[in-house]
Amino acid sequence: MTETDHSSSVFNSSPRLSGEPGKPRRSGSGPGTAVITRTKPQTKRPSLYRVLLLNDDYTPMEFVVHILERFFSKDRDEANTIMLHVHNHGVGECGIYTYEVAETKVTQVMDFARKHQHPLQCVMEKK
Ligand code: TYC
Repeated sequence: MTETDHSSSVFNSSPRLSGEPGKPRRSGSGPGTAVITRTKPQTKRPSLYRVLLLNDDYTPMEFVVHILERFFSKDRDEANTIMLHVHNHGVGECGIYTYEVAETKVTQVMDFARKHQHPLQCVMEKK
């Protein structure tokens, strides 16, 4: 433990009320008083999640396009392209979000599809 070592640590194993016999007591900084210091910035980039639409045989194409416009802010052309990709390949990406945003999108899509009695499935997966 040196002055340049900023790792988290606290000195002060056994504070004495009257100090070491024969030695003056010290107050303020120095042994007996320590400040916990962080060395590196504690920020970490959040994990990201893909939100995916799954194909089925019953949900109308126009409904899927509407979902992509309404919940994923796609323009009409982009929404059409993604919908057709899902239709042709079975699965497709709607967007990439942090966990809670992705979870919210999935819930919004599933609730909306259910409300309109379509079997459309929306899922999220960690990138
Ligand atoms: N396959 C559907 C149809 O032919 C269209 C569709 C596209 C459904 C994408 C779901 O995620 C989907 N009506």
